[in-house]
Amino acid sequence: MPAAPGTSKFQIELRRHLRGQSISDNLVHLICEIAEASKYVINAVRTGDLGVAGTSNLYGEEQLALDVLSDRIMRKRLIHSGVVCNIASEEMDEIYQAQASADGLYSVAYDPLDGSSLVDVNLAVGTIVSIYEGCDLLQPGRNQVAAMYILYGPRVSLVYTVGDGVHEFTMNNLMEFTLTRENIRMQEEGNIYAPGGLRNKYNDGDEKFIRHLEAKGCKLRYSGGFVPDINQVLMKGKGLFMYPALKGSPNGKLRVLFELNPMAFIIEHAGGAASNGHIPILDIVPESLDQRAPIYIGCKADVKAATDFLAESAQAPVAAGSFVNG
Ligand code: AFP
Repeated sequence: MPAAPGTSKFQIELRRHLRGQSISDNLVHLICEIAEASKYVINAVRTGDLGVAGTSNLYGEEQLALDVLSDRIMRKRLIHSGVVCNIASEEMDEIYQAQASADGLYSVAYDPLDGSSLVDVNLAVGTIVSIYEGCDLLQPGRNQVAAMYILYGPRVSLVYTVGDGVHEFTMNNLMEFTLTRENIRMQEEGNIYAPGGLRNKYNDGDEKFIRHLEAKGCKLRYSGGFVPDINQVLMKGKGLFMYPALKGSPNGKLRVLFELNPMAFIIEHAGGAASNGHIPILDIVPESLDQRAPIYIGCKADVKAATDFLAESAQAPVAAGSFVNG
């Protein structure tokens, strides 16, 4: 959409940019409501209580006060939007039905504050959001109509896709999100890698893959926060994030609905790829809210290399004293 005479495209505000996409007014309104909610989450992150909430989430993990507060902020805003029927949050045990009927409405799955345990050490964290048409949340990620994340780092940025390019907005000092990068594209192959999980729990295929990345000169870039790590891979356009299956955790750590589907939708629409090591993340048919899966996400060539190493090691006869055990 050309910039209006006398204004540079960098003054394009989020709502105006969304109106330029071929999406419904309800979806424009919903994404803007989530952007508004993030302004209250920022405030909570910057000034809120860093202690524990005294409660635990669906996974039995201890909830931080910030997890509970940011979840309440997001949920209230989604209900208030009037265009949402079902809501699922990483911090809630079950789906919350905001409205019975689905006509023209959307369903939202979100992680209100991913990496919350990093706030007290002042590292970047984020909110991750996945949007579907209608009220079914347990469907393959490929059916999403929109995905977005808000990154609370030195700057606050918002990245979204509605399936037609991936765009970044940065919050200005009036707390407005204005366009900073449009139609972001990934390169075919990368030079940075972000490996999650304990390395001594890596399986042979993953260990060989990591050594392949190191051998081709990739630099290690891992913060422990999924949102800042994915943002680095996306904005640099050349890299890979992975959180593989580990010995003792065959499904890795990250959640399909709240973390993997939205990020895979964004990266695929930027020309990258996302796999669980065998199939694209977006083709996984989720069976439950708390489903986890291994992930390899980023440049197509690196994701392909990861799946090749896994396939190869699955074929290889288990030799006595195999690779990892030296
Ligand atoms: P927290 O929300 O418990 O801080 O976990 C963050 C996270 O879900 C994701 O943001 C990271 O990529 C991943 O877990 C880090 O996990 P490891 O600490 O096991 O590498």
